[in-house]
Amino acid sequence: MPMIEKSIIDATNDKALAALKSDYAHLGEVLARRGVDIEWVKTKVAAYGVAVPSWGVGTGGTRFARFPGTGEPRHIFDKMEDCSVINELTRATPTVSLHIPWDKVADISELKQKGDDLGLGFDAMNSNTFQDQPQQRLSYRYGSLSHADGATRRQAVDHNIECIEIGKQLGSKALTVWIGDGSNFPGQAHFARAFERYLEAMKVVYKELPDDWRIFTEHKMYEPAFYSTVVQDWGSNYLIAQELGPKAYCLVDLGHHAPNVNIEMIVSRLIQFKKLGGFHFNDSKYGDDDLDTGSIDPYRLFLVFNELADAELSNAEGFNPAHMLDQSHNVTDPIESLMTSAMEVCRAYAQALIVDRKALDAHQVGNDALLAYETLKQAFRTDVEPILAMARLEKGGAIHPVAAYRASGYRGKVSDKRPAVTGSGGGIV
Ligand SMILES: [Mn+2]
Repeated sequence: MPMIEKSIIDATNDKALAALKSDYAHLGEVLARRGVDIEWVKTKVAAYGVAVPSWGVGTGGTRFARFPGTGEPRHIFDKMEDCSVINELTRATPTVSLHIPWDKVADISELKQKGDDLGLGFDAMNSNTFQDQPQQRLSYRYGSLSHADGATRRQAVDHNIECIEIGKQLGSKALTVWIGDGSNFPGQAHFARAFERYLEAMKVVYKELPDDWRIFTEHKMYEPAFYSTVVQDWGSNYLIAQELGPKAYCLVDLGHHAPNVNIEMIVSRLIQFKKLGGFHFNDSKYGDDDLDTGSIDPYRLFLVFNELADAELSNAEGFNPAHMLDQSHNVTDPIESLMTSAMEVCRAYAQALIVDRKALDAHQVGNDALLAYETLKQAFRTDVEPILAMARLEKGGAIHPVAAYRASGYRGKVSDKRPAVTGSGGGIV
């Protein structure tokens, strides 16, 4: 049950096909000279997928304002349809990551059926104890899993267990936990006691994980707490994963670090110690701006993927990170942004795959800093778009997803049946 008619995709592809074939053939020659088989790269890119967050298809906002777009999804069933559009055109986003309670439904089997109908699976479940919900008994104003009050901690624990229960029925295999807990004043919180309470609460959640599930903890340096946060950095995150056990892993959100932090090195460390759980991809300029993936610093995204490709190609033990987008769209159509971002992630992956690793290794061992750097740069400079486009085309997607999307008139059509949304319901985690 596709949302975009095949004839529309075919029509836009027909116009671009000759140029793509020519570009692909040329790139194939360039890569062959470097000893890289373009078909090998294309097959890997075609098999790659990044999850779309359900909250991403609604227009985002800041703490100052939100400017809703037209035809915004009203509920998770609308969101699933928007997510399907992204996957139908890019063929790179086969799963959706849900957020509870935003995506809570009365009948979970109905939601599972919707996913099946659209050919979409369910990635990690995301819990929410960073805001209060209507009819919630105890407030998270002063924290959730680390709250000083045991009853409030228990409420947060129960919510996480509920997320696991919902996820089990949908075929999800992971729970992502991010908390807003922290402090705004020096002295407000006892760092060690707060972290201890968090760990104790998380151990209760951990016990409820099915055998084939993983739990991802996501660190964030600041916001909503601006002096300290309980899960501040990758060091704290690693300690959590160590304390909890073998099903616990660290999730790296690219926006949740101090400016200039060497994220790719953090990724390498977590891979080395078998605790890299996954990613929330986005980009940032000043802080946790949640800008579109690859829009500000595509080189950094490439360097992260360079570490991932290195681990994948060397068959690193236990290496199986979950990939998700997590960004906020304030001025663009979220579907267009998410399609573009999914393609940026694929691009970084393809570029990382074509790095001459044998040469890189020789330059590293030989202390040739310049040629080592140049080896990476050569891969990054390579325009791999023909590989991405060919992979999309062969899987039934669009050579130019944004052009096909605009040609379909999807947003206008759904605007007719979806009244304007004024409330929130989309957020950033
Ligand atoms: Mn995130």
